[in-house]
Amino acid sequence: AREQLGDGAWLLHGHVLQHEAALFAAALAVAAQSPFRRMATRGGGMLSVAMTNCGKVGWISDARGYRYDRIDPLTGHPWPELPSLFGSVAREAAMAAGYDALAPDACLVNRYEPRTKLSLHQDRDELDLAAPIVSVSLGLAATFLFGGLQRNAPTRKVRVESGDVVVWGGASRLAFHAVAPLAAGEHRLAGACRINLTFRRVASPA
Ligand code: MD3
Ligand code: FE
Repeated sequence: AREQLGDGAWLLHGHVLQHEAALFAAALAVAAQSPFRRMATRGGGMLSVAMTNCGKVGWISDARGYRYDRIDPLTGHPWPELPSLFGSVAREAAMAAGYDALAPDACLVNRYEPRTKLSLHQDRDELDLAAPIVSVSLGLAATFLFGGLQRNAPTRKVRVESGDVVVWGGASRLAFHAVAPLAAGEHRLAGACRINLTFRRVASPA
């Protein structure tokens, strides 16, 4: 079932349930090469969510701010290649939401443990703002807070479960959003954690 969350934003319930175990295993394989780590922020704080990346470029944050880089600063090597299953899932999910096929050059892998969260923000470090972002949830369920184009706009709560996909583009591409603190629990595949994959097109088209 395809649920419209806003102008250009779609929730595809259970869309990748069939690939849940393979996606989870591929995320762990990425983390075996480029480990999950908590990143610093410009303000001197630390993100509570642990992150890694795969693909041509990866999203990083440190005392200098946010950016995409081809090199993992923790390993000093390029990020792991995008697993082929990730590429096909991103391409197909974008199309299922009514967009052109997405050819992601970045995949940010977020690992949430109980009580960790992502504060309200916009995703605007990508040069290609025409491409949608595809988000795949695995493991424990979470609550997304989906706001508007202004930071102070009201937010709507959206519950996402393992195997759900959210695609946001168009008028929602720059919407403010957050992830509420993860509730404790136990997932048969992921244990006490949630993994989120976000597939992005960072480089400008051609
Ligand atoms: C915006 N990650 O890494 S996208 C991020 O669960 C990030 O880890 C989220 O935000 C996570 O930058 C997944 C959250 C999201 C969901 C629905 C939206 C953002 C949205 C709908 C419209 C606009
Ligand atoms: Fe985001």
